[in-house]
Amino acid sequence: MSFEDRVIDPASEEMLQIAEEKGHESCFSRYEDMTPQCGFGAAGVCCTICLQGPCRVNPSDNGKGNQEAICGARDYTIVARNLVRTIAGGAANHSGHARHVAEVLREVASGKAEDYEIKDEAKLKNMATALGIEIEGRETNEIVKEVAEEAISNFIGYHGEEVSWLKTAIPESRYNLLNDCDVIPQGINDVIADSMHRTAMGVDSDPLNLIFGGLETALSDFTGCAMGTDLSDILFGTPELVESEANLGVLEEDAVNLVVHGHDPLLSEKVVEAAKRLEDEAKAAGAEKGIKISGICCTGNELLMRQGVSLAANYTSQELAIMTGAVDAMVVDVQCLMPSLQEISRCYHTEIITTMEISKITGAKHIQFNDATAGADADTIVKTAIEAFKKRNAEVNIPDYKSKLMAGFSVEQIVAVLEKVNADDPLSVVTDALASGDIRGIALFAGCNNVKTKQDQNHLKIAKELVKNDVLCVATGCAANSLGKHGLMIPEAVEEYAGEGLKKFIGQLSDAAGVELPLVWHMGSCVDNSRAVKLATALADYTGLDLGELPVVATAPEAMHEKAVSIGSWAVTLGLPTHVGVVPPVTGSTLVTDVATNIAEDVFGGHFIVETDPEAAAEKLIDKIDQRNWMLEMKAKAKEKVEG
Ligand code: MSK
Repeated sequence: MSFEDRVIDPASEEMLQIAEEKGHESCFSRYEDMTPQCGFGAAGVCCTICLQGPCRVNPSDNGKGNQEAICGARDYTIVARNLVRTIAGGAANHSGHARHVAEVLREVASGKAEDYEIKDEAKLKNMATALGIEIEGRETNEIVKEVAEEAISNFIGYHGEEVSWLKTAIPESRYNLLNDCDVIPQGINDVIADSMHRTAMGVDSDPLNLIFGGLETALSDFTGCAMGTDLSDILFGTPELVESEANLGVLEEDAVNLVVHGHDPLLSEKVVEAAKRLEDEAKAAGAEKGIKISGICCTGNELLMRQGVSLAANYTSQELAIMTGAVDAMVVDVQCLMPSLQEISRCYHTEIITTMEISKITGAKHIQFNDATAGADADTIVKTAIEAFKKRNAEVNIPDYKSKLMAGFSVEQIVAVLEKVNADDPLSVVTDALASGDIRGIALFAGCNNVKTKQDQNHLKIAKELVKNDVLCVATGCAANSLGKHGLMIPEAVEEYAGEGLKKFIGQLSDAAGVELPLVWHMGSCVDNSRAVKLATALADYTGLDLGELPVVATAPEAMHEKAVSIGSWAVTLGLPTHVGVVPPVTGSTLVTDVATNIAEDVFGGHFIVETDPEAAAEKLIDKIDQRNWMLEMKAKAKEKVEG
């Protein structure tokens, strides 16, 4: 397969050429070596839950293949169980992230994490109020303690108590529907543990019961996402508009390149501070430009949103960053880290530094990161990078490609921009644009890169098609990174790609705000998908509609991680038509596939749209938006008739 068949990004293409010349493997070459992949696994009908397996059933074989596993489980049970376990994996990731931030917040209140402080007191008070915590006449520290304890209590369902954070992030009508469907989580950790229990051999074999259990787990994932975002804003500041750059070209030959990778801002924020402290030490070591911090995956997105740190790579380019020979240290925390990073780094001088107890890589240097000694730990990490810089030996090949981008679109920032147009009634600026058709709808781009698709292609094609049709696009995670590095997050892209209505809308905001806004709005990391829901919730509350009625859709064009499956599942449960650009492992059961792609819509308003062709996917998303607009129009007309 040629490089052009794997990637559309010239920087990645250039690095893959180098990889081939030097005989380096990458996720792209390993994928090719791996194909054809196992059809049973791809369809979700391989069961390894007990030691009698693996059992593989083949329901589509006209009755000739095995119809049942050894225990008698049929395709729908196996597929549903596997799906629930995948969702539980995603939920454990997002909620683990949130729990760490909640624990540090509690330590801040008790004085045990002296290197952290509250950066956004207004958000602290807003969240406290939303959670029913008294703020009047209380010391900040008391409020911090109570918010942190409330967050931590969400992990354990004391006496069947429902998680409180969920209520703060979705409209009441949606909460009531979820309650009626009995999918409100009672303790994030409990729900994840229950998922593992119910999917064990000999427990739940009813596919619908399993799926509803999976949706409850997905909502615990959402609760973790919302909590992770809110608490990170309280600790590190709520993002505001910021400019930066993306792609491998952000690496600098004359600097100590320290790349942060993973998801947890508790570490990376401290690394940025340490880099500033140790700038002179880097220069003394011969790095003329000091220390250059750049990010990969969602740690990169977190730092971009709050600090303007540049993005070096998204998921499938992480190995390529090391092959530039310019990365002196890659410091990683949790999630989306390829174990291959260490193997590739052996050919260079790069130090791979793991930092978390639960996330080590064989052969990598481990510097344990502790909340109580965060600043000192970050200093050690930065000093390790400076030492590695002194050992740079290989030729440096930094591809000369990078794009400017703008980020920082928290809901608070978006509302602040809308207030410049209408200070008294900011949300009306969006609802008026929707009503007039200037914007047809809103689309959330989420999720990863996946070697099964040409890197970035689905993201780019779908986004270009949607903006041409006046859909306002917001993005998170590696999807945002893709759109950023391909130039869709700059103001100039509005003129180049947007339809006339979207141009008018963004132009109106830019004029009022006195700052040229970009075409696609970067909302942050994986957990920050909750920001998009909060934006939709604000619009729903304002209009009196439910999330399942708004012309809002979601797409994960190149989904890869278990987290993407969790996110997609809660997006559907919250009422959003949700596109996935790779075929998830559910096709082995027509029942499960039908529930996900059709029946879910009857219950929740949202459903999955599985479409690997990006042009067709864009068309289907626009159809869904039009369908919702049409239904809203019909509803308004009917109301008018009844009320005379
Ligand atoms: S990092 S979960 S590859 S978005 Fe959040 Fe990117 Fe997907 Fe990891």
